[in-house]
Amino acid sequence: MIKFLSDFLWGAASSSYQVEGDNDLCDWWAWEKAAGKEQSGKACRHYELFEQDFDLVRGLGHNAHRLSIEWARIEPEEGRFSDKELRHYAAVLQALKSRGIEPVVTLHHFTNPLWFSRQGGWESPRAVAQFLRYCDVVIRALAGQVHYWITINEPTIYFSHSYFLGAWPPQGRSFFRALTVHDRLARAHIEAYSLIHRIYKDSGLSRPAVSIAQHISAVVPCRPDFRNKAAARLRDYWHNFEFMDIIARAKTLDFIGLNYYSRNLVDVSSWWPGNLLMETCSKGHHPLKKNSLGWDIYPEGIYQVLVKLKRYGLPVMITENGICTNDDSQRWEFLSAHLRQIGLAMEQGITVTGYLYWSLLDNFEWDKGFGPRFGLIDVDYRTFQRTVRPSAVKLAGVCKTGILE
Ligand code: GCO
Repeated sequence: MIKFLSDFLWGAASSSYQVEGDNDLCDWWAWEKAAGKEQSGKACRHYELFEQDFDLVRGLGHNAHRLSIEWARIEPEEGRFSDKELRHYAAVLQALKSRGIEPVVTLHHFTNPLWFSRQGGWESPRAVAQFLRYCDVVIRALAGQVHYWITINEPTIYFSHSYFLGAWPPQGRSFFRALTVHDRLARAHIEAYSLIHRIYKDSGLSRPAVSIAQHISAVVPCRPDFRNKAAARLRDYWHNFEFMDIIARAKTLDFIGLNYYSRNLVDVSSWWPGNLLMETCSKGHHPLKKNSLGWDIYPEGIYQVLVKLKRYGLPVMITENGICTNDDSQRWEFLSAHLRQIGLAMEQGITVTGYLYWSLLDNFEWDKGFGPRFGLIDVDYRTFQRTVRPSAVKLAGVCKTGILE
């Protein structure tokens, strides 16, 4: 049996673009069309249905919810800020508050306004200043309603997928472009951190808690030979901790937001840097059960990562952890196994303050479209009908009692 503290935050995470619908002023929207990808369209229509969705959240015993603000809605054209959209997000936060649910708010979750990308996006020398201007407007408008801020979601995934691997807009395939964006994101976080704290202080509000949500996978050498072990160390540093180290050195983390999904099984056939950084075992040496996107299900990894995070001496909030599957019993297996590993880490003295499952609703999984089903709640994309899954009801039992049998 595991007993979680009574102030533990229980909930689910989401992002605006993936659930709201009609975010037609974003770079992703234009890219989906241009690249011939599945289109996000109405997504889950959460923009209109948020009150109803938050009733479900409350029914599931959650006391926290992670959401993101869509920059392109707030600033549809450069320098023009929309009062209507600021009021919308204030109403979203009020809807959470009136249900006793603590918001965790992300300022940047992969998408950018179209005008921003057209000017060069995160490669432009003006990017950081433009991002901070948007943050300033949002923080001043919403500060009174938010304690937890996530400045940037998964910076390492963002700059690698969008500027190095060529998978996401603007489909860059250059190490140097990725490095430029890496530096800009680090500076954007560091300056946004100070900005948030300054605004709270000047407004006489109590100190907020600010972090990023960092995607960290467990890095496991397949055969423990020298090359695999060296590659695993390199990868663990570069994919997982390098960005965190920079912003931790700048003392701009109040807690750690951890997104954990899977393991990376390192099996490298040459010393070539591309292989060292990316090649994984393709021979099925240590097969595990997988989610519907083929990612290994590896609950002990969340324990391993939490132990590694100890070196920062900060509390950790699980800002994402979840599974896409068409078999909901697999979801509860995944959830309970990961919660047990989190319990083990807590027994080792690691402070974990909350668990936010990815995701509340089935939603738009970026370049993979609507196929993968991550939700605690099923969405029928024809009728937008929501159906609570059995795994969500089981999790609700844990949220309400703090006890996992
Ligand atoms: C990410 C994002 C989410 C994803 C989720 C499942 O981690 O990529 O934060 O937007 O949908 O992780 O892949």
